Amino acid sequence: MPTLNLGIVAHVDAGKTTLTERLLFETGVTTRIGRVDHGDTITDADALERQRGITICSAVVTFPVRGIDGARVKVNLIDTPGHSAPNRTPSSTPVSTNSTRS
Ligand SMILES: Nc1nc2c(ncn2[C@@H]2O[C@H](COP(=O)(O)OP(=O)(O)OP(=O)(O)O)[C@@H](O)[C@H]2O)c(=O)[nH]1
Ligand SMILES: [Mg+2]
Repeated sequence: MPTLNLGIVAHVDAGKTTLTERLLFETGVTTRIGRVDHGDTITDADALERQRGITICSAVVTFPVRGIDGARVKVNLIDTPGHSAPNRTPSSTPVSTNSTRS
């Protein structure tokens, strides 16, 4: 299966994590849309991220899409932090999703 590797890079609070959450839902990986303000998004999985409602560490998610020829394409997407946080180590492993909603 062809693979497309993407990263979302934008300024603080641009909506990178919100967009990532929406893409996971629209492609069938998740069945509900988490919100950063509720501390329940897939890519802001670290306790401090959830507490503060910001992204501190980059996280990778995977979802399928259909190309214009109908072929399945695997997308790896990196949700990056807008804030600068040098030397920060996550207390949880970045999330990688690859299941699909039936
Ligand atoms: N009105 C509106 N608010 C949005 C939209 N996208 C995100 N937000 C809000 O903007 C704030 C920041 O959203 P995030 O998705 O955390 O933005 P981010 O770019 O991932 O932020 P950092 O990773 O911390 O830099 C949250 O309060 C969101 O609810 C949008 O399209 N419209
Ligand atoms: Mg974010």
